[in-house]
Amino acid sequence: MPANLSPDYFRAEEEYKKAHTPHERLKALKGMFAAIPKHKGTEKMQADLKRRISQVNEELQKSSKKKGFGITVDRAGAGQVCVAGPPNSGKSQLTATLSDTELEVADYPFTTRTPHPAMMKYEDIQIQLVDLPPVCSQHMEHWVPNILRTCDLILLVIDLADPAVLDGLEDTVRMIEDNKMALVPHMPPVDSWASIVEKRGWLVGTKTDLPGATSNWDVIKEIYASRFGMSAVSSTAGDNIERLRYEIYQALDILRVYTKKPGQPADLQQPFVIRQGSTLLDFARMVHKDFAESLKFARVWGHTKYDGMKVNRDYLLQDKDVVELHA
Ligand SMILES: Nc1nc2c(ncn2[C@@H]2O[C@H](COP(=O)(O)OP(=O)(O)O)[C@@H](O)[C@H]2O)c(=O)[nH]1
Ligand SMILES: [Mg+2]
Repeated sequence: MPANLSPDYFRAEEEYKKAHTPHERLKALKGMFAAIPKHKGTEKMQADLKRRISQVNEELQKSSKKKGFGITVDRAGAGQVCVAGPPNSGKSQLTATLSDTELEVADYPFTTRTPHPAMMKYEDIQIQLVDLPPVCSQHMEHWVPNILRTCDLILLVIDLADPAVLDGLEDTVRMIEDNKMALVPHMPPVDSWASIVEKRGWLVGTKTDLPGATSNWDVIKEIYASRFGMSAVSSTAGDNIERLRYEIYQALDILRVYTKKPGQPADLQQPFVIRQGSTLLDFARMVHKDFAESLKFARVWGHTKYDGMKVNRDYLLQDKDVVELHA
């Protein structure tokens, strides 16, 4: 045993010895793994711990198959975006970086065992991200497809530094499509009753800070550019992260509308969020059902020809319009 193990390591090892449940054992093993110095001399130990962590994970997976029925995530914010992909592709790190929160990130597969929602701020709205366990043929939690089927957008997260990145992506796409979903490059129509659910996919290549990422990205672009919108980022270095926030917002096909009362300034605190292509009437319905019935016209500040222009029920709303409803 290497002599340079820290007190943290021994504490975690003590915890491991006292652990009663698989969850406790997993927590202790992770603590031990985190506490060993990462260098050549401890490679064997690292590998051994990774193996033991995988074993406990498998054990937990088997028991969660029996119990974890019907796991869902309550929607929050302006849209729900699932973060899906092969193991270790950087899903949790990306979710954490985009949402400015801390999540469980580790360099062994199958770390994430339950859905982890986190809110991402984009300008003045919040978008819900849901970090998921891997979507791959090797193993997938049985409740994952259900969550994917009900979200608004799927981020397909792949590790551009992984030589097997293409296989991983193909595998994830196949798993999604085998579960009665079709990944499409645009927002599907709203009330569709088809048995195959169309979902917009957005491809995110991560770890652009690592060697090999650029050439892999070129290959992926060549093959997938017609199927998905895509971005390459580094979650750890922060490259292209701000741009991705904007792209996620855009990909959701939503827009913001602010209200104002006659003679008063606009309420810029909290915008209403509505789907692109919505009319003034759709908006009035959203604000209050009575409004929709009695709506006569509205005045709009924003993308109209001039400020405070009078518009009718069929006016197509634009992002950041300020609307004064007249009933
Ligand atoms: N260099 C680098 N490492 C990353 C990046 N994103 C994630 N990682 C590392 O990749 C490993 C797996 O990340 P994680 O988010 O847990 O993957 P997940 O299994 O897909 O959730 C961790 O060691 C992360 O620190 C990145 O952009 N650059
Ligand atoms: Mg994860």
